[in-house]
Amino acid sequence: MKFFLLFSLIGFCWAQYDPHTAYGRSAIVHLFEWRWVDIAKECERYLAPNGFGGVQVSPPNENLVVNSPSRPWWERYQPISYKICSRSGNEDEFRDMVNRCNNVGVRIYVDAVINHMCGEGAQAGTSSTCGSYFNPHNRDFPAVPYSGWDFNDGKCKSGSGGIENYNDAYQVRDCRLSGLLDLALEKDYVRTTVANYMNHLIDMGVAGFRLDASKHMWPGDIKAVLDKLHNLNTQWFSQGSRPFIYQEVIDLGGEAVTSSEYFGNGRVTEFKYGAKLGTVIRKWNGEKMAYLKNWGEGWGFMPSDRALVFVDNHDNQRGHGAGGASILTFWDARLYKMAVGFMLAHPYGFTRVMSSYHWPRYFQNGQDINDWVGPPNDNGVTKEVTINPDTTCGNGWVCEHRWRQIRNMVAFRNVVNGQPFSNWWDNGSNQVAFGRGNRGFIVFNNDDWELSTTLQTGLPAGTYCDVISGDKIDGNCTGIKVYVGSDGNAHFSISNSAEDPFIAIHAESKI
Ligand code: AAO
Repeated sequence: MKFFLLFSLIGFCWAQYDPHTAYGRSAIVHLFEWRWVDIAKECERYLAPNGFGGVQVSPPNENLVVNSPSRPWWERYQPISYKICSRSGNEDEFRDMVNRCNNVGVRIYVDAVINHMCGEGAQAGTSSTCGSYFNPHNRDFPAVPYSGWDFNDGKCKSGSGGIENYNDAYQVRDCRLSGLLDLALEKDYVRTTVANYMNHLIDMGVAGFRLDASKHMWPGDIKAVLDKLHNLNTQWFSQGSRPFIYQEVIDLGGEAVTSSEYFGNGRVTEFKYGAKLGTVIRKWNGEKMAYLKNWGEGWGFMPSDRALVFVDNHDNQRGHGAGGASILTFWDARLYKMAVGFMLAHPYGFTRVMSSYHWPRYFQNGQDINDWVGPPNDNGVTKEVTINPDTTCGNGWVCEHRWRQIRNMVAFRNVVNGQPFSNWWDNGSNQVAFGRGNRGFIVFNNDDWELSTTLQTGLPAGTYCDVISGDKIDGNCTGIKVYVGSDGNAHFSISNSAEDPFIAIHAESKI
């Protein structure tokens, strides 16, 4: 029994489900399209001091340069080689970022595009971020190298060679996703080549990977690649640590491929999470926040210890991927902050915060015709993330992770880490509250009338600063104060027209 316990403890601590964040840090942020030099600075000046656990970075490898439309964000999902060479920066800059972030306890997770290379229709030549030659028509990628033998052309059984039917698991795995040349991951040569790329990153100090388009790879093929991966670099991680793995599988139900097939390899993205939370907070389809009482597995989600959760991602914030119109983003800032606040307060899943850039969103017939627009740039060169005097970002970067409400809820999650979900209250409608043991408490008013009630917080008596309307600075609150009595009760009032109709207090916001 003792042995078994010890074993499962080790199994958990060192395995692929563990993000290996520094002690007490419990959320990561996707710095979508940021340059490595800016991420390095952000780790030191902002992420470490504010308790962020890590960063998901955009694909670092060489990709196709797309000029029509002009340098879309999605060109980075069309690999040309595994050279660390993209518009986010070169290998030296990448290495410097990994060093500097790890040195302040912030981990780097790489978006690994290993299911495919560029689209079949791309023109042969050297229009790639490092100038490597390629010829998609002949399946020739000499900078890797890959050739005709390394793709699934012979294996795919659909008429067009592309995925035509998501109810056919063979098509989904063996055929081309959006025309992208599908790698033959059943071949040891391809597995080894992909593993070499990932090991190169692991050796530099990367802590794990998002596996792009995992739905389109056989779980057994992914496992074969993962089995070839090195342990994490012992300069920052304990001996024997395995890379953190989260697989991008869109499973909203009703298709041949399900998330659970991938649990053996690592965590899986839970796309139901953002789609449902958006529906609830928008109050669509008769949904109410009161129904969130059994949020998590109770809503048909995957087990918490397998889930990677988020309110929006780089795809569904602009209508790509899946989730649909209910997805909340920075464009709906007031509701978005509530959703992210709820996610970070709730114990379910491992959480990822989105950090975006502005684009000229423009709907025509319900479609955003600018959904392709790449990051802020000068003639294709990504702009620096500048920081304004009020700590927000300039140059077109949204930086949701720097919004006070979101930054402070990341800290809340760290403070309540490991505490049980407790003291749930609701009014049967859209006013809800819950605590995390004796460490934190949060109250939402998403109804069209005022909330005014006394609630059991589970917290020790004292005066607490609400971390949504303000901060605790020099022992004082810049926002709302909450008085918790010796019985743990506190009175809350939240106007339905408040700038942010929610209040959060925690052990470290006590004055
Ligand atoms: C670009 C062009 C294409 C061109 C191609 C090749 O846009 O026109 O053919 O180049 O030249 C990104 C962009 C793509 C872009 C690609 C390469 O989003 O537009 O193509 O880079 O540059 C599927 C995958 C999922 C994928 C998602 C976008 O399963 O893995 O599509 N996400 C990742 C990345 C993403 C990236 C890639 C993969 C490729 O995050 O940024 O693409 O590396 C259903 C399926 C989903 C499927 C969606 C969309 O979803 O379930 O698996 O996602 O369809 O095809 C309801 C259903 C829901 C359904 C949804 C939409 O909500 O409940 O299940 O409707 O029908």
